[in-house]
Amino acid sequence: MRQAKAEPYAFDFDPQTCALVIIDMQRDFVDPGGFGEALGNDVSLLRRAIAPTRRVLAAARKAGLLVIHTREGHRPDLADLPQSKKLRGRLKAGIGDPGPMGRILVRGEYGHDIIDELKPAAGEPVVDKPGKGAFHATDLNAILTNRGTRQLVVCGVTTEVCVNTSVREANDRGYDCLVLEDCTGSYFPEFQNAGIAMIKSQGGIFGWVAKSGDFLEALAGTKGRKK
Ligand code: C5J
Repeated sequence: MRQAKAEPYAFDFDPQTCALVIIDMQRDFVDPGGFGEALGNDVSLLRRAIAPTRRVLAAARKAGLLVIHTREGHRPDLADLPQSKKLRGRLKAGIGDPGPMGRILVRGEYGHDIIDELKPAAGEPVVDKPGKGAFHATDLNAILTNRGTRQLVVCGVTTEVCVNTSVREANDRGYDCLVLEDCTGSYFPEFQNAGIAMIKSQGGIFGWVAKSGDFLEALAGTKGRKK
């Protein structure tokens, strides 16, 4: 067992039963010129999660953790897109419409794919999710269960939307989640703070929060190795 310094208290994990889950690090959310930026958001607030997430991804691969990537998006025929989601926001260009990087949040389009910096390696499952939560209408739970996974280390965007929704879903399914704060991002600084605070409040009501450096030390076994 390993132990990472975390809040509200130390996070115990076994690399054999622990998966790294990277949520929605897609061009349309994170890259300059994508859908997120076209909506008027400052993508630099999300992009600062890239470098620490790269370090965590490299270490997780080296340690043999199961690595899972998710992407939010829809079938090209939009048959899985609820009308409520299509209409929400009254956007000029919304989901399924032509956007700066192809049809917005449509599978197979350039903007829908994961950024080059965090490109999935061969054999790493990529879970396509039509909703905010990574468990809704996906095979994520089956993938995790089949590998005997008990703990999730979570990175990605956005903190208060898809990261929080996925962590809450995971919590209800019996997984222990550690969210790496510097590997997450929100377009809204106040939501970043609140999204992180909500996870670790009330004794860790949805899970734990740590800095990536503390998780990396524990994973490397340089600190926090437990019998
Ligand atoms: C959003 C996400 N914010 N991945 N998606 O719509 O958080």
